[in-house]
Amino acid sequence: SRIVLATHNPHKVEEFGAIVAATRPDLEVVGYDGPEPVEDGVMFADNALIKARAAAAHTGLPALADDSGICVDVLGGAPGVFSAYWAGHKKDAVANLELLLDQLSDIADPHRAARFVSTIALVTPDGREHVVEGVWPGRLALRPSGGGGFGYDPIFLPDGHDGRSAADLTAPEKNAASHRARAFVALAPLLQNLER
Ligand code: ITT
Repeated sequence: SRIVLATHNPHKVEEFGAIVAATRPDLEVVGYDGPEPVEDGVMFADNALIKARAAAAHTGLPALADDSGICVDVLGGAPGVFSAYWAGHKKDAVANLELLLDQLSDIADPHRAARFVSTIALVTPDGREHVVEGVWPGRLALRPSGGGGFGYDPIFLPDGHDGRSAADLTAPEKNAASHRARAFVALAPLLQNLER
């Protein structure tokens, strides 16, 4: 049987492919190229459900979607659901992280706490809906470093990694520790329960 991943982010496709393959190797993962819903939720869970429902309705298959972002304590949790478009309507990862560093320029190290959040929705054709979430705590760096990952990884220093940024980690290191990895822990049993 098949499952659809409702995302256009190739990094997410890679990370999701690995978890599905590890949990349900019998499931064939397909991409979604149907109509794009408007992501106008105010919570990560709203947007994850909007994306997964659209893909499930259009394909008749179980659908997975991730809505994620970075939440900065001194900004009251922003950028949050606005992470992809923080510096404007263009989805420009470098502009986004530079703006965020600018906004934190007066904030000293002990007050730069932040976290990545990944919220994953699973919607089945019979209308069942599940939402799981993973959180990766850390703090914002003073400047970008590292060549791996995507998005805000170069300016996020996850707790317990000796001051290395998420972009300094290898892919296996990031995929073992990240917010998405933590959400996957809760997702795996739901995938196990999907019809065979
Ligand atoms: P889809 O909606 O097509 O899945 P997207 O990238 O637009 O792709 P979101 O709307 O959920 O997804 O935006 C999430 C943003 O949060 C993403 O563009 C990054 O800027 C940031 N983000 C999420 N996970 C991240 C990670 O693991 N590392 C770095 N940045 C991340």
